[in-house]
Amino acid sequence: MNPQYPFLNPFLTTRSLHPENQETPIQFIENDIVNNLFYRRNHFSYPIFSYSHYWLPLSGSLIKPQLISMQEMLRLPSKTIKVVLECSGNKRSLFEPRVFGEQWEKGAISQGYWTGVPLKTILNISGVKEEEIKEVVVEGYDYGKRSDLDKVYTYARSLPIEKALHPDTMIAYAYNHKPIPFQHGFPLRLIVPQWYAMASVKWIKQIKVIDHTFKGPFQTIDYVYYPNKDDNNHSFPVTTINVNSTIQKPLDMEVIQTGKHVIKGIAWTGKGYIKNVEISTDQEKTWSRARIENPNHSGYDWTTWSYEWTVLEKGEYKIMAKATDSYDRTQPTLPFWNRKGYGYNAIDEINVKVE
Ligand SMILES: Nc1nc2c(c(=O)[nH]1)N[C@H]1C(S)=C(S)[C@@H](COP(=O)(O)O)O[C@H]1N2
Ligand SMILES: [Mo]
Repeated sequence: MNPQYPFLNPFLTTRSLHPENQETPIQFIENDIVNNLFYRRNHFSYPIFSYSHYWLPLSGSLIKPQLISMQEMLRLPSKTIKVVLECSGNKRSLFEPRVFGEQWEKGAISQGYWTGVPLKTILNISGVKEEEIKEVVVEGYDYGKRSDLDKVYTYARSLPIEKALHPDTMIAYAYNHKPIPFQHGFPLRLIVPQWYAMASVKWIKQIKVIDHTFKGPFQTIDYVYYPNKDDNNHSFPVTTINVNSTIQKPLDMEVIQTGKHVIKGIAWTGKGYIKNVEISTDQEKTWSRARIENPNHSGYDWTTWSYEWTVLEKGEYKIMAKATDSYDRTQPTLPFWNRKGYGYNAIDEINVKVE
């Protein structure tokens, strides 16, 4: 058994116990990698399966359908990349009008180093017929009844072939240079950089290459933007992470003294990289650039930023942070409201009192 037991971690913020949904205390994350404070998002109970006889089945439109052993997996050329995983429901509790679903605040996000084999490599050695196929379905070991459909499903999702063959879409076997903790997908997990984390399927049970579109409920019912409250018109799938930022310091509603303060936080995007972060402390009358501390043009990880604020007048202040990425996508004043509450990325704000 993986040595990462017991599950309980008193430093995570619990949203639900069964299944286990817990937030990273993102305001207190100081390192650029998150280890045991990684948020947890589960649709079902943790799965039980045999790790010692673990094989990965690949089937469908392949010249050589096969079972890949862990040993073979570890022998294939690997890569290590730092990736943000953000739940598409991150910040859902901030939508107005409010929406139903897990009431995530700002901590359904984490990042670290994932090591694994590109999915492309594995599809290639199985003789993928690129012209004939449309999607790659990745299924997890976890399963349970969906109350809306009154039927048992496993957690499974597909990727369009272009995303499946992207060189950085990978089957990971290590996180921060150790075996993946069980809660996060041990022994193998899909990692899809730049997409919201529902795509990064944990505990991979099998991979199927198909010539049609997969219609599983985790992509036809959930993880779909529904712009209207009362009908499903104009819906479209949740994919790429929106440009976003979170203020870590000071804390929301903190009481601070007059003088110098460092406002700090993180910013991230699923397209390009973070170009700048601006701060306003005067109700958007003026915006000033924060200092980007670790510019990273790979764009798969978050950037940390800081801003030195000198405040001499006592009173109540709203501190706002607005990130812009290299595609000139910028955080909007109002979020894109959608019925299931995905992709919240309005300008981040907190309030402080200066005494
Ligand atoms: N097998 C499986 N994979 C899954 C899920 C799941 O419930 N089962 N949840 C998805 C969602 S919605 C998110 S946000 C991330 C959460 O990953 P974590 O628990 O490692 O933080 O895993 C994704 N992959
Ligand atoms: Mo998620």
